[in-house]
Amino acid sequence: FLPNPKRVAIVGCPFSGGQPRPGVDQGPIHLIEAGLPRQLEELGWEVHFDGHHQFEDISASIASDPPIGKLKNPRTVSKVCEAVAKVVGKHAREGVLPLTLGGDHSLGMGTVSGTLEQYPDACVVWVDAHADINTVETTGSGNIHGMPVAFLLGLGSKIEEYAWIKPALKANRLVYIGLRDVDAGEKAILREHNIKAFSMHEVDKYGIGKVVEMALDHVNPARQLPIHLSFDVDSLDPTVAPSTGTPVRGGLTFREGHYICEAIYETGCLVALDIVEVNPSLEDAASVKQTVAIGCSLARSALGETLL
Ligand code: 4U7
Ligand code: MN
Ligand code: MN
Ligand code: MN
Repeated sequence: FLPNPKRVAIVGCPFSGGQPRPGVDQGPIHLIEAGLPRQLEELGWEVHFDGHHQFEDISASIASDPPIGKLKNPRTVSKVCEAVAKVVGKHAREGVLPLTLGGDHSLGMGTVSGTLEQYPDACVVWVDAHADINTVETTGSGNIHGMPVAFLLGLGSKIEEYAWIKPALKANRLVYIGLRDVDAGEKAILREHNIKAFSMHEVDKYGIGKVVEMALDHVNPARQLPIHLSFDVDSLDPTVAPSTGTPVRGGLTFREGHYICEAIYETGCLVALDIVEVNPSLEDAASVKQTVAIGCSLARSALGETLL
């Protein structure tokens, strides 16, 4: 599935409305300024980037967007994600690999929707400390970045504002790696729908090589289905990627995170990539630099950078 010639379109999404901490909207700007486009060119990719995605006035939208049930900024998140789905879908259709830079992980409902439009049988590898599968009923925080997977699977009661999402993702085409902070309601959903998840416990037990192999055996046994990789940097240990909004200790090492990206590139099945939840306004300057650099190196690994 990898485009030939190798063409990647960077979709910068300066958006933070899926969660309460300011600054995550600056993530994509920092990743670009750190030189990501040139780094990908050096790997032999033709890089399309013509500025960050311009959403309609987000602050105005958020100012007149009262909660629906518990959900915060529900109309704004929906509008932004619908726009992202269109852009990602268009790139995929044109045979260009969309690399979405977040921004918070609510964007995942847009990116995966866009991928599934072009590749209905794609599988999703969701690398995260969290399962992001709260429904309208189970969410405690009302932060939609903890809910995109539920929307993609069509779980929970329907909200008119989200009617554009065709719940196109099947539970058996989804796999998680890195989980360690899963809400009780989310655990019940994972169990009920038999969703495969490799938590940090399994990473410790089997090692990352075996975990990635088992994860792919589950969602993509013949390694012939397209893969969407959605990488939340909070899957990494906070000592590795400190500048993120919901850090949880006991995460992936630097190498484990990169190994996941390298192994997925090696399948030749990658069709879309998200790097999300880099928040350059959290922690000190050195931590920001480190987290931004890791966002870039994860993207490079997923797009074919090798150690030798
Ligand atoms: B992220 C949480 F309660 N589950 O729903 C929630 F712990 O995209 C966290 O993975 C969600 O960063 C984290 O608010 C969302 C919480
Ligand atoms: Mn997430
Ligand atoms: Mn997370
Ligand atoms: Mn987070």
